[in-house]
Amino acid sequence: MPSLDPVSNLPDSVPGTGHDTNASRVLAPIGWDSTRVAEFAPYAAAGMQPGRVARVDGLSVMLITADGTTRAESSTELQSAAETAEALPATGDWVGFSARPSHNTDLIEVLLPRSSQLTRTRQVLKSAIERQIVAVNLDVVFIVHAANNVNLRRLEREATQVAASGARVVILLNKADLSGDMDQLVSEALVSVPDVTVHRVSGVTGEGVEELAAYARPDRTVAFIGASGVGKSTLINRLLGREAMDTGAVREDDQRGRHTTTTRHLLPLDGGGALIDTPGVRSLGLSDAGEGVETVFDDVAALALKCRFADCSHSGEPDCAVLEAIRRGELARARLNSFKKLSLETEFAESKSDVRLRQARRDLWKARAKRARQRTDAEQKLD
Ligand SMILES: Nc1nc2c(ncn2[C@@H]2O[C@H](COP(=O)(O)OP(=O)(O)OP(=O)(O)O)[C@@H](O)[C@H]2O)c(=O)[nH]1
Ligand SMILES: [Mg+2]
Ligand SMILES: [Zn+2]
Repeated sequence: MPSLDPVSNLPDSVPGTGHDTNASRVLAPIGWDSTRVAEFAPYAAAGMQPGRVARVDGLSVMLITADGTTRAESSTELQSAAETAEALPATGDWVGFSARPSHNTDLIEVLLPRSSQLTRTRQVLKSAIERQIVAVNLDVVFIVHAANNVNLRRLEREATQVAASGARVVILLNKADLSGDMDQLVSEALVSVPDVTVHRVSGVTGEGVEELAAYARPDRTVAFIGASGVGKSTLINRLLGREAMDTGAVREDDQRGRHTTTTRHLLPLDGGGALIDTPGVRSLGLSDAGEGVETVFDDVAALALKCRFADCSHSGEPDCAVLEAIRRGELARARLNSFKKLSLETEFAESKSDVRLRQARRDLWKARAKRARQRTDAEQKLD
């Protein structure tokens, strides 16, 4: 029977082009397309081979290559040219590497341009923000929450982050088998994020998982993000049809996960396409949560700096700059309402009880307001 698949008709090894043949057969199903081939042409001419980063363990990078998998390290040139950690190989990257038969590891010499990049920001010091890459070259990101325990503040932050990455935002309300009907609340929380789809699924009963399989087409990379214990790895195992990832029970008392997944993994699907599992980031941390609220509500946060009281709740205190802006028509009342809804239970409430934290937060806001002022001053100078 002649095969209809043109790629599998090719012999495994054509002298001089053996790698190209293997590369298209093995790598095409995980996104090695004509654009990548063209981008890679000069490096192929220089003797490099293409690979995709499946996981990063410190300096050691696991690559999926035409011949299987290999361990590789970034060349000194690549490392010294990288001004930030963002320029080093991340899960999902396409790289050019040279085989080094006499070493334990091969050598990554170049990263191909990224089609999308999902980052998260974390406040590391009083006013220092660290940006960390979660994964790159993503087409779709599934934001997973447990349907019986949706954290709306976190959801909005994650959706904003994914929308900024260039990937499509899809929300999964997992554990649909458990009680919980937060769909209405979820859609309200997402009004400010364009083009979101929400699916109710269950990694345990399999409900809704077929709909998810439809996203995971050949040539597409789908990443899963969300808190520990929401069931990311369980869903991934279902889609893969095997127990590729470990899963772990949540704590009885507060439903939190135990951080079972500890590194980001890219996993090829048998039918084509790739999934990326990520560890649930450690309890968001106040600064992390606050960071999200401020990113979405920079305008309110900047105004709040000018209120007379440091812990002003913007609900009638004297000299409240936020209410004043609303009176002058410079800020929509609805913005303040959403801001309060999202920030009240954490930031405000907890900063009230923690003076040090409140001070750190004010420093951060001040720095931001200053930067914003400098930006507008510079723009005015240009006029
Ligand atoms: N009832 C129910 N339990 C689920 C469902 N999906 C996952 N779980 C359970 O939730 C727990 C956590 O699942 P994991 O898949 O390990 O969660 P995770 O999101 O990968 O967590 P981390 O790797 O720690 O980030 C496990 O005990 C799963 O069996 C579901 O749809 N319904
Ligand atoms: Mg996991
Ligand atoms: Zn105020």
